[in-house]
Amino acid sequence: MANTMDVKVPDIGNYADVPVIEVLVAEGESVEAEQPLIVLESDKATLEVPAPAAGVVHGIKIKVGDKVSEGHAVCTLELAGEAEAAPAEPARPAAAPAAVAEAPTPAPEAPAAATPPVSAPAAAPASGATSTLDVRVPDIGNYSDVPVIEVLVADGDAVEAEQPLIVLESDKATLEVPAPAAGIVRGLKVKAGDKLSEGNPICSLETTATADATPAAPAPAAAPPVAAAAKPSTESQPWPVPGTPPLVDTQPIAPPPKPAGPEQVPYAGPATRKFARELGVDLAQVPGTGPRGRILVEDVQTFVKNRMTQPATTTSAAAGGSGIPPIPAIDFSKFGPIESKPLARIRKLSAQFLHRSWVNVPHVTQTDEADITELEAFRKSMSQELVASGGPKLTVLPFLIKAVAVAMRTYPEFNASLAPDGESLIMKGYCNIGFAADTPNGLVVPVIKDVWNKGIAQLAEESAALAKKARDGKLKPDEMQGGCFSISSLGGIGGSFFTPIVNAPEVGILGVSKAQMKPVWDGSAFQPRLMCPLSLSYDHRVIDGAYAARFIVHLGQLIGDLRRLAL
Ligand code: CAO
Repeated sequence: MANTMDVKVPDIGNYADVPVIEVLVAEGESVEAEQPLIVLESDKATLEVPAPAAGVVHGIKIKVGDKVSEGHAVCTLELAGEAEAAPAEPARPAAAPAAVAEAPTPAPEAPAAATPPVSAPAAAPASGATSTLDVRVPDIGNYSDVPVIEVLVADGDAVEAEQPLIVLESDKATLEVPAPAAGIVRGLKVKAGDKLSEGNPICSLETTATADATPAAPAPAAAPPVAAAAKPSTESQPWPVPGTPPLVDTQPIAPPPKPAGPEQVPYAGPATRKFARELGVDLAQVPGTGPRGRILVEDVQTFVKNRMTQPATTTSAAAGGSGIPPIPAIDFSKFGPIESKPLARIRKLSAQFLHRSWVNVPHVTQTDEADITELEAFRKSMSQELVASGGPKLTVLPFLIKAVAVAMRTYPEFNASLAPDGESLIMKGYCNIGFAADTPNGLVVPVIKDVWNKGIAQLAEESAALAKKARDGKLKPDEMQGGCFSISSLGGIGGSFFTPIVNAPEVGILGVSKAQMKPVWDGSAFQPRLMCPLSLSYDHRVIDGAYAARFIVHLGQLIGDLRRLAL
C-alpha cells in the first residue's frame, strides 16, 4: 500500500491568515524533497512551504487567495520510497517561532545566547562623537558556510539603520543582513562567493552617536538576528532550522516600493534564484509578474525564451552584449557639483520595459487631429449631470478608451500580438485597454478590462479609481496585466504631438495631447473647432502604414461624432 503523508502549513511564528499567492504544483505532479509547494505572503514576509519528502502530490487543499495559518492542510504526498518517508508532523524547531515572530520585541523563545549582530562600544560616547560598531553575521539558526550572493555596500558608503548590507542565500532561504545603525561602512570584509556563518565579521560601521543611534552597550535584544529590509528594526526575520518544518522564509528581500537605499536586490524566492543561477540569468534584468513585482520561475523562463528568439543582430560579439554601442560613462563631477539620486523601483522597471519595446519593435508614429468640439460640449454637460447625481467626473479619457475599443473591432490587427516565434499573430477576442498614469514613483499602466461591454460612465469611474490607486501606489498586479492596447493621455498637461512607445507585446499605443481651438475650413469658410492631436505609434512588423492611417482616420470619425460609437 502506498505510503502517504499529510503536508500541513508548518509553524510560521506569529503569522496567521497569511494569503496564498502561488500554488506551485498540480494534482498528480511528482515533487522532490524540498521542492516548494506553495508560497505565502504577508505584508512583511514571503514564505515558501516546500515538500518535506519526495513524492506525488494528491488532494491539493489550497488555492491562490486562501488565507492559511499553522496546521492548515496543504496536500497529501504519496511518498516516493520508504527511505524518504518522514513523520507526518514534522518536529517544530525550537528557534522557529522566534525566527518568524512579527512581534515588535523578540519572541521569548529567541535564544538568549544568540550572537548579536553588532558589538557596540563599551561605553556610550558623547553625543556627536563617532564610534565604531563591528557588524557580524547574526544568529542564522543551524546554518553555516552560507554563500554571500550579493554585497550591497562598498567601503565608505553611508548607510541608514536597517539598510541591507549583504545577501546570504542557502538552498532554502534568501536573507539580507541589515545595518544595525546608521553610519559609514569601513573595512568591508566580505565579497560575493564567501561562505559565512554566525559571528563572522562583515564590516565596521562608523557611527555618529546620538541619543537614538548608539546604545550604551550591546543590545542584542533590539537588534534582530536578520531583519527584513525596508521594515522597522523591531521585526525579527528567521531562518528555518534544517531538517524541521518545511518552512522557508524568503522575504527579507523587500517588496516594492522601497525607500531610497542601495541597489535593490531582485525580489525572488530561493527556488527562482536557484533556477536563474542554473541558467546564468541575471535576475536584475528579469521583470517580475508576481505579486508586488515578485520574479517567478515562469518570468525567468519567459526571459530566456525571449532572449533565445531574439534576432541574431543582438548577438554581435564585437559590439558587446546587446549589439548596441554603450553610452560612455562620464565623470560629471569634473564639470560641477553632482548628486546621485537612486531611481524608484517603478522607474527602473518601466525603464526596462520601455527599452525592451524600443529596441524590439520597429516603431512608426502616425499623427492626426480629431475634432472634439461636440464631444467636449457633450462631456461638459454630462459631467455636470453625472456629478450632480453622485456619479464620476467625465474627462476626455473614457471617451477615447471607448472609441479606441470600438475602432479595434473594425481594425482587429490592433488587437493582436505577434507570437514569440514571429510566425503568427495572436488575435484577441477580448478588449482590455491600458492607460499611462503619471505617479510620484513613475509611470504605470493600469488596465481597464472588457471595454467592449462597458459604457462611458463606467469607464470614467474605473479609470478615475485606477488612476487614484496608481498614484497611491496601490495597484494590484492583475490591474496592470492583460492589456491589448494602451493610451497615453497628456491632454491635461499640454503640448501637441509626440511619439509614444508601444507597450509590447501590444502592437499599438495612442498618444493624446491637449485639444486647442483652431480655424478649420468647412468648404466655404473657416470654423472655430476644438482639435485634439492624436499620435498613434504602432509595431510595423504587424501593422502596415495604410492600415494604421485608416485606423486613425476611423478613430477620428468616432471621436468626432459620438453617435457612431453606438453603431
Ligand atoms: N484636451 C483638452 N483637455 C483635456 C484633454 C485633452 N486631450 N485630456 C484631458 N483634458 C482635461 C480633462 O478633461 C480635465 O479637464 P476638466 O478638469 O476641465 O474636466 C483636465 O484636462 C485634467 O485631466 P486629467 O489628465 O487629470 O484626467 P484624464 O482622465 O484625462 O487623464 C490620466 C487621467 C491618469 C491619464 C492622467 O492624469 C495622467 O496621468 N496623464 C499622464 C500620462 C503620461 O504620463 N503619459 C506619458 C507616458 S510616456 O512617458
